[in-house]
Amino acid sequence: MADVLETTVAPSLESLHLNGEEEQAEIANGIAIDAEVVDAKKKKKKSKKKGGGVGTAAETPEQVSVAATNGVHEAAVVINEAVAGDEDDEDEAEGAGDAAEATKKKKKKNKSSKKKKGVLEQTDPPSIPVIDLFPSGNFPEGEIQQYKDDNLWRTTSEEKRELERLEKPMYNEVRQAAEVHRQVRKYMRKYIKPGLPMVDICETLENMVRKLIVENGLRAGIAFPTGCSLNWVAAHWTPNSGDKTVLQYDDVMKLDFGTHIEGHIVDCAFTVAFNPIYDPLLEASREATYTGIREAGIDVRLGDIGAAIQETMESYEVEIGGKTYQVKSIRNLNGHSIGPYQIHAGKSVPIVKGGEQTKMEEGEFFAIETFGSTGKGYIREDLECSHYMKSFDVGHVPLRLPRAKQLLAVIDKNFSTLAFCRRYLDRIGETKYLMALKNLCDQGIVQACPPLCEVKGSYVSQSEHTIYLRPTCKEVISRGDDF
Ligand SMILES: [Co+2]
Repeated sequence: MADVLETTVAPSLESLHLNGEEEQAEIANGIAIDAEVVDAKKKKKKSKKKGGGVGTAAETPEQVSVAATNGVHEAAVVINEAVAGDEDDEDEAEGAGDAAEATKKKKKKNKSSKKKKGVLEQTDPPSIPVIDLFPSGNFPEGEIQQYKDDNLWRTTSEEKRELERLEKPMYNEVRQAAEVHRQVRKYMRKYIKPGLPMVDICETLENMVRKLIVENGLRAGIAFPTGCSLNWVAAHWTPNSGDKTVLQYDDVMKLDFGTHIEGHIVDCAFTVAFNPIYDPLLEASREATYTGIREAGIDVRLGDIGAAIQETMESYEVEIGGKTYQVKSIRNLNGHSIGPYQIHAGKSVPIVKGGEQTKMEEGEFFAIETFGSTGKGYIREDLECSHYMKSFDVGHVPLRLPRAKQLLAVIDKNFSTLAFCRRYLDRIGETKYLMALKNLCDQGIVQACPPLCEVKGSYVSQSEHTIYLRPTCKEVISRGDDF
């Protein structure tokens, strides 16, 4: 999910089609307008000379090598009993590389172990809970990148290693959420085809997440609505019930979905396009996100990351319909820190230069997400709203309207402070809730998160990973063999 900075403009009052409920349509639009709340923090536009640290660091061999995918998750999925055998091996057991090594060893030691129960393979389409594929209960580690420069000492610090031992149960929870994300997106990449209704794409994805993660109230499940924004819509669009949009061959779709275990959220997104003309646009945001991940680190200034991201992004050109565009970073969209049950935990990771001095800190989760565009490089709120989220910091608010009070109880029970969409309310049996939802938005209890749109006719790509700044190293939690 994207973080918006700077005030966005109210949506145009174009006609909305909401199953003939005209009154509701008006309300819906009202909610979108109210959503202007968004962080109105003004960013300084001071142009800053690129320091050697940012511009050159990405090119050192060390940086290039750590960027390589470990690509071993696959092995862990197919034959996982090896992981179980390694359980007591301290932190070494969790390395994906070690898991693969262990797999080999196990095979040698006991060739018949494949036949034993406990060795499960994922089905196609995936239907087996990820927890059953890892009987040891240890889920694969993400990609590890070492800190650099002033933080090299962390790699071997005994004190920092001890800190990690204490945090290990939490790592394992977020890694489980990441494994679900990888398996679901792997399937979705081959399932998604032109001609599919957007609602079907979302429901297929969401039902698969629910099954693989063993959805359990607020303890395990979907972290936010499935974003499947098309073309010039950059983020925060998912179909509402009754939407008839069908995916087209020439569409550029951003698939942005989230999983969580015990509130530990994996926020990860990629772009789907069938027409190869968009390949450079997709590559631009993917490489820009890799750059952001490489530059991230403890005590690194967020502004320096933004500058590096922009430089990578804007080194790409894409030709569409005989016109060549230099890909732009969307300057009012950002990555963000993530906290337990809090998708936007307070810090923004810019994707353009601008001098933000705030630093990343040890023990923080970040969604590094970048958006490349053929438009103006600026988004505004538009279209009918689908995404909503209870504000993280509002305490108990006494409500007079019984309907609003009842809806809030439903939100508290089912989503708490995790983002949800109208379809999620529909599927749990809520009806005629738009008025009450608007009331909750008006009181600041719930935030509306309307679609974020570039100029009509433009194309936007997105790439996003969740990283964790461990005491000794950086872990790219959501990394897979796809990206
Ligand atoms: Co995000």
